[in-house]
Amino acid sequence: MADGNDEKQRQLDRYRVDSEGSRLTTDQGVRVDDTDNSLSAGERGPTLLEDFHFREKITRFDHERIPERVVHARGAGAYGYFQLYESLAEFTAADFLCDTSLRTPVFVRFSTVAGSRGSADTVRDVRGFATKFYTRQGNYDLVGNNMPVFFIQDGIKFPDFVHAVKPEPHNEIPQAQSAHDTFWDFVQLQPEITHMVMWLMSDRAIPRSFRMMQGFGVHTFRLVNADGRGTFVKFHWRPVLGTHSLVWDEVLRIQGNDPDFNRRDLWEAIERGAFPEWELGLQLVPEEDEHGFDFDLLDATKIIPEETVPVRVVGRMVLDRNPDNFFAETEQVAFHTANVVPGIDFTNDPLLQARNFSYLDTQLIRLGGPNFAQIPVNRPVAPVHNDQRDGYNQRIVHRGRTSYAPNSISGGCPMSGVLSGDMEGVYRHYQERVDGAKIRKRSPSFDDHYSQATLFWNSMSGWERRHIVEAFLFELGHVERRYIKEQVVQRLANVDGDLARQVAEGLGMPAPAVTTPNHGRTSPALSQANAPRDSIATRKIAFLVADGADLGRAGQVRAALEEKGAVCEIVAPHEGQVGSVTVDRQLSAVSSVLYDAVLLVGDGELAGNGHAVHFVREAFKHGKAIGALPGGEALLEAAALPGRQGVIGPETTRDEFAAAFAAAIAEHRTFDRDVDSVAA
Ligand code: HDD
Repeated sequence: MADGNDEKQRQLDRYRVDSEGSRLTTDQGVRVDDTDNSLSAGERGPTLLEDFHFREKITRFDHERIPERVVHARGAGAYGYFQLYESLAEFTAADFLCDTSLRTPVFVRFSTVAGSRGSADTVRDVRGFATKFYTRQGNYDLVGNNMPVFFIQDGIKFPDFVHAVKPEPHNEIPQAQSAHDTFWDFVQLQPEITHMVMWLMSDRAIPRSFRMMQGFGVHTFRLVNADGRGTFVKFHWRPVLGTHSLVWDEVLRIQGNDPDFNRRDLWEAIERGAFPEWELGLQLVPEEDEHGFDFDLLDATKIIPEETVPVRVVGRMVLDRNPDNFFAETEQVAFHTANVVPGIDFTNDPLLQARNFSYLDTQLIRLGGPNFAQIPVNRPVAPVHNDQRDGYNQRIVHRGRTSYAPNSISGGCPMSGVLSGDMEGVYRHYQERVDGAKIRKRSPSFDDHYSQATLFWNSMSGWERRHIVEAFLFELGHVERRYIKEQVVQRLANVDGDLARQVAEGLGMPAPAVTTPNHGRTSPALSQANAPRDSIATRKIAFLVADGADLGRAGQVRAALEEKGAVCEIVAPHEGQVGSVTVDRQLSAVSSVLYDAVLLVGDGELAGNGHAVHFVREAFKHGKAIGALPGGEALLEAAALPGRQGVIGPETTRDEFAAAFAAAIAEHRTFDRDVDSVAA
């Protein structure tokens, strides 16, 4: 549960309502006798207009929907807190980044970008990672993604990019997919997208869990200290459980088995008390080093390699409470990049500048007017006083006769810092010197669209590269126009000749004759193969059992795995009991794709059960750890796997089994299996 001292939760308590023990009323508080039958003239007669309960109920229903977010429509959110490890007062005046004793309440919303509100979770897409810090100095929103770069350099291109990736306008197909002509047409014509497309084709676009993905503020922001000195900053969130992804074939199957896979995973982990956690990292660049890179810090299609500027870990965030109501909280939460607090400022990144306009604008239409900051989830815990008052849905009764400044009638209140002479905690913009002619022109320092795409490719392990090539082939395999595919391959020739050749081969076209020489640089921090793989906490493991199974050994393994934080489920051909054990899920109602690993407990009957055999083969195909106890040997044989990598077989001794199985699960996936030959 959320910390009892959490200022935000105390504030929300004032708005929380429970229906338990209550009586049904109208919106006016009048008790209702019957809500199942409308008022009519006689038993078989027409419904009467005077039935105010009927009219109110239907009218309210007719108006239940609000516009979904134009992007990032599908998401899931949770409350928690942020705590700092070390004071950053040297760099910023932001209270929550200076005082290590503070626990700053947060609300985080994760999302996919392209799909509608009802689309599946596991699609190839960027994930949104938006954090609202309810600080004592007002709300600070860090509205980031799980990838550190973006598709375009200037926000004026955002509508074009979004229109290209969203379902095509003539038939609204396809839903939540980039695998279609308009997206790839945009790609072939817009070279600045190349770096981001490499990320999008990588496993980063199919995270195993919101809890197992990184977050990035993307832009270069600016920290400003109490003396007005600025420092450039890039924000990073690092998941304590490591960064892990699904595999593509699995993603497709999860969409049918559990379209809410990522949302459910977040919800269930928090309900179980396995609170997701991230560390906040900063890359800090002194102002005087602004021009010391071979790219422009203001270009959101570039990273600062961690090997060049290390990430300084400064605090941690824990999510420990699910919302009470999806619509009230997760749907109505309103993020805005321009919600900053003293000590945090913008840069001239043209993408960020556009965002600073767009988010407020979109909330006005989405949330029906200018008073959305009064919706409970959006309310700051800092006091709010100003003369901005009327408009739809004003919930506050402002007293007094004035709503202008300066005034004398209300003693000049609410009074600005300057008028009051009290400048404590006021927001002061960084005094950046700006001059130049008004021009519509991109700086030449934004021109290099390929070097970092190459850096990303070079930094990938063998299996990550394989997945990227397969992703290009899947996506371009859904593109109808041959010339678009050819042009995309030409773009890839600027990234790496071998990449372009592999994609061209798969598409049955000649490899590009001219390729840009590869610069050979790498950034090991970009590879998920280098991410920590030392925990099985919250991993879901299916125990395949059938009547007659020897449950003694399985019980020991279960205890050992659960001690390390794993979640074990008994899966059997029928519900009810198997021996003394209660079955959690019936075999035909689940699929291997909902689990991280599988333990074959037995008994022999399972070897003749198609569901069970498919379960094991599919888990193998997706690189998952497989354990087989002696009773599961027949099933293992029936699965006829083409290898034993990542399989802990029945020959493993009783003493070693649980530890060996746990180690295989912690590896996340075994990617050196021959999976192409596995029909599953
Ligand atoms: Fe955006 C939503 C992240 C560029 C305009 N964006 C939105 C959300 C996230 C991001 C996480 C969902 C927030 C939530 O959960 O409610 N957007 C990004 C990142 C970007 C980015 C990391 C580039 C670095 N966005 C971007 C540009 C524009 C927008 C360039 C417009 C010029 N974004 C919006 C929006 C949305 C939005 C239309 C839709 C719903 C909302 O804001 O509240 O204003």
